[in-house]
Amino acid sequence: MERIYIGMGSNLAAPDRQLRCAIEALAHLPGTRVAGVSAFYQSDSLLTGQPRYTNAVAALDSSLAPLELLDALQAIENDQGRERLERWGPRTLDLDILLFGDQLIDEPRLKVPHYQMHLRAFVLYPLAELAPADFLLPDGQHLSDLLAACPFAGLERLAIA
Ligand code: PH2
Ligand code: MG
Ligand code: MG
Repeated sequence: MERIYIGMGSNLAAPDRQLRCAIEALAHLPGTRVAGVSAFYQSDSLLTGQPRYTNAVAALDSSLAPLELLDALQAIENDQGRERLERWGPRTLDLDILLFGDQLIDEPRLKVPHYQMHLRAFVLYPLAELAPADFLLPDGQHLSDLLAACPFAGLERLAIA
């Protein structure tokens, strides 16, 4: 059983509803329990000209293996109408494995920790709602240091969904 953090994002087709639907689907994964979900946050897309995103982080306790979980997350994305047209294109649902216990994973299909989570306010602030105060990432970085280097500006924390 591992504690896993999933980054969730949507900027198409009623993003808040997409995230709520995804949380429901995560709760139904075999061998998996949703241990917590952060508030929802809105922010501009990192790419100009796209709709604003809603993002959140979910904490899972799961006995699935990393690639099993990746397959399951991609199936949920597909179920919710994800079209893979262009890298970083707008999407109905994006489910990223941010952290998988304290594992460092470097496989062609899966790199954990997620390669840009350290820089993204829409990942770090919701993660901080769920992780312990002195949380240490498996690559040795303290979440508190990453937060201090990453301005909250541009994020809008929504009332609990
Ligand atoms: N995901 C992207 C590109 N830009 N911007 C925000 N605000 N949130 C995202 O999840 C996001 C993005 C592609 O991974
Ligand atoms: Mg992503
Ligand atoms: Mg993704």
